[in-house]
Amino acid sequence: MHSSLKSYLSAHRKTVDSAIGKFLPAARVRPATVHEAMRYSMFAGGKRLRPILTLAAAEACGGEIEPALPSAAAVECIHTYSLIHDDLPCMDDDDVRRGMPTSHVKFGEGVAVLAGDALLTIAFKILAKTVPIAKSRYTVADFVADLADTAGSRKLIGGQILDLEGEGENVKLTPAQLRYIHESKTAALLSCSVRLGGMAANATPKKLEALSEFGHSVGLAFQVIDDILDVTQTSEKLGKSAGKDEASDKSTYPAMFGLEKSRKEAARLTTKALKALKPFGKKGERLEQIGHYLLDRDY
Ligand code: GRG
Repeated sequence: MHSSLKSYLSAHRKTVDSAIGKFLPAARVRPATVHEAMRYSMFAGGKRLRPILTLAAAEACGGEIEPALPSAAAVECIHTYSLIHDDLPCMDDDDVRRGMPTSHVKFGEGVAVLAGDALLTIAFKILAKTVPIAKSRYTVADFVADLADTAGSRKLIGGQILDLEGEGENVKLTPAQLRYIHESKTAALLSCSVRLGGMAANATPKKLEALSEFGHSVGLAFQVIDDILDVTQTSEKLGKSAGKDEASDKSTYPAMFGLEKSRKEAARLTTKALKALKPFGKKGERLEQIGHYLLDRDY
């Protein structure tokens, strides 16, 4: 990892954690069960990649991080909700997430469903607190519409639907269907994360398009790497059950193309993502480092 990137990630993670801590209701606020469950999953030790990308995108556009904090917290709420629901017995049925028992294991299924629902809902309340910078070309409605579109039936939910339908012994996804799942359930939220950061910094339409393309390609690479790590890493290292894809005969990049081709594909997608950063010149260096880090990560 680039030497200054480590301290950058750690400082921005702290900033994001502190913002999330303030935006969420305290654990003791009534009804405490749901607030405790929301905080449990939010502070279970996620890498905070999406909100850090939001802040880095704002900086790449010459902006401050402060106006981007509601966006950063909102994307992490959506991400955490999707993990809670994805881990439920009716979805992927996982017991461990972020190195801790999953929400339904700790609190029961009913509370886990509701904690996910509450995080999904509060994401929009938090995002609505955005104060666009003076003379910004973007309104709060633009931020909200973008996140709603990303979390909705055509993207996150759509990807999850196809993922569900692709399970089962006799179902084999085509490479195009697998790509659609990756685009919808993973790349869409990474792309939205950087777009919201750009909008908070009043990015020009050209730079917003470049961020969108960067997020999309880096998001696809992220999911390919995630599938590779599922095969090559231990559950302890990942903080979630490793080897599950193979055990459940899930269609993944490594299952379809093998590890070597998958690594090459992740590298190709990362190169494509980094090319999109051209309009940012030197200001895009941090996003470039993060792109490399996401490709080289081992958990
Ligand atoms: C409505 C059930 C339901 C779910 C929402 C998006 C989605 C739909 C479900 C997918 C959840 C999921 C497992 C997506 C894959 C993306 C991915 C690789 C997540 C892991 O992200 P990391 O590594 O996790 O950034 P941490 O824990 O570090 O935040």
